[in-house]
Amino acid sequence: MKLYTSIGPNPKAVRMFMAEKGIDIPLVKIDLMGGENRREPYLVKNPAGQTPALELEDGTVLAEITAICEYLDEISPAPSLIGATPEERAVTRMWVRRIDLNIVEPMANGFRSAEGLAMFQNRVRCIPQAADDLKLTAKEKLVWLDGLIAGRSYICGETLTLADIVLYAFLEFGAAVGQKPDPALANVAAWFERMKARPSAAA
Ligand SMILES: N[C@@H](CCC(=O)N[C@@H](CS)C(=O)NCC(=O)O)C(=O)O
Repeated sequence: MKLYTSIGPNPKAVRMFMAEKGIDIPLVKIDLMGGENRREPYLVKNPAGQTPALELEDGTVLAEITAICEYLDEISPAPSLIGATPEERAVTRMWVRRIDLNIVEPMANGFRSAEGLAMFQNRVRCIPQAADDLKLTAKEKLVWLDGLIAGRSYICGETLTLADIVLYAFLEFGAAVGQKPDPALANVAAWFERMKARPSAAA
């Protein structure tokens, strides 16, 4: 297996997930700034033109953080970062979906339509007139999340899961591109420091 990786929060999430699980496979760096991901031969591997992508021994290529991480979790179960029971897995998937739809997507689209416009306008549909509202959507949902994680060590409870890793990679990215979380969100701030202290955060 090998992982196609690059700068950016999506491949970072997969690298962090692998570090937590002790999975060590070859990394192939793709030049995102130079557009290597948007032309052949990479486009043949991942027609979505994005990183990360995981190439299996039989040539199958998996893209999308959740598909890649769920696959890695299944082939290398301990410690599971998805869940050991149907109930735990459902809770993790619920939170990953909420974080993806409510925080990751609006944050990333807000960036692509504003600070990232020069890089993305010829790659994907950007909506500059929606940038401020997209960023506000992510910000408001983080306030919502802050209330819900009160008293918990991690997003789903007391165990680290994929939901924490995805959110961490994106809050770290957001802070670097002008979407820093409000420091008044005490639960999110404490959770972020806990995540940052994990050795996998350097992945
Ligand atoms: N939904 C995808 C998103 C992948 C994505 O947006 N990757 C970014 C890197 S962080 C990318 O390839 N951007 C460059 C581009 O779209 O040209 C996932 O879960 O992996």
